[in-house]
Amino acid sequence: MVQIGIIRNSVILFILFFFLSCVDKQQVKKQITITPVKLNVPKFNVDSAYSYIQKQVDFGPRVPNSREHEECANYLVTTLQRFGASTTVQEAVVNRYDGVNMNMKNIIGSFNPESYTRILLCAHWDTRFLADNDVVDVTKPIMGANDGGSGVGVLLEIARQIQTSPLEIGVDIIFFDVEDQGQPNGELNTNSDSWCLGSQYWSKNPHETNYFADYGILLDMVAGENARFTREGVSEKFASRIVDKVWNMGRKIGFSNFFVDEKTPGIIDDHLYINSIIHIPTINIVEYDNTTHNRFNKHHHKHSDNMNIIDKTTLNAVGQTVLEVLYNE
Ligand code: AHN
Ligand code: ZN
Repeated sequence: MVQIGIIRNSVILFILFFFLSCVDKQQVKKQITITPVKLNVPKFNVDSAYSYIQKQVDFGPRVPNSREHEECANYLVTTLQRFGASTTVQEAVVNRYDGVNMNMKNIIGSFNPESYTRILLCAHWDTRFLADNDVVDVTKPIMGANDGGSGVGVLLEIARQIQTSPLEIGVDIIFFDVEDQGQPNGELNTNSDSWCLGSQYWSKNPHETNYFADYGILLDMVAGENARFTREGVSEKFASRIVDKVWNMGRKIGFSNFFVDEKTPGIIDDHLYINSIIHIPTINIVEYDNTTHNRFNKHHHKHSDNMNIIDKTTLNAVGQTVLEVLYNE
């Protein structure tokens, strides 16, 4: 009798556990299928981005140590704050290739600083002190609407969008200073590390100890008419899966004329130091034009880099693609 009792109880217990384990699995399954929350991707406002470029250009050339540079820095900080970002200004004195000391200001705006998953978006905000590709006024500074203004304009509009459509992931927007004060190409003993002094400094001394981001996207000269953004060599070497992600997204939403599936040589730009010093896989969205003096936009480091060459169709393609990537993470 006792043995039959034990067997009967065991059978009852077994059946009970069997059903419990089924219920458990169903609950887990339900939780898994409910979890994904698809965020609506906001629409990039290209007129807004354009106005942020105009605003920067209205200050005049933003050359380190100038009053225009100082005033533009204040504008960038207050605008990021107005859009709800926590801001940090990283200041240092760095040495230009010819020995001139430059007061550097890297400007950082963070959304969801407590989030573990983070994306870094960056662009340089300074403009070149020389028009060394021009034939007139070579020693005067350029306006830098495209080279300096355009990436910042797109990222300010993205900051404004994040404020109105909050994200769960963290986003850090960094405006690097002293990118464009390097030694002219072709001078004797050309020092390639004389460019990108702001990003070199930040990569060695990030604004937060142990700072890390899952990946980074650099925007440089993103407003040229019919610009072609190719798979640039440094991006491809350090972060080809991010190039895939961004280029596939750009093509998916209708911008295959801009996001071209062509590999082109690597260039020295802020992403090189972010990749090689702080090791955050970072890509560069930068115009490539094989037909020009230096394979960049045809107005590169000339006085013609002004508001007349800012193309809203290109700005929109870049801005909407980056927004799409962010809101699909
Ligand atoms: C070179 O000229 C090799 N690199 C500078 C990249 C750059 C300048 N981007 C904007 N201006
Ligand atoms: Zn430049």
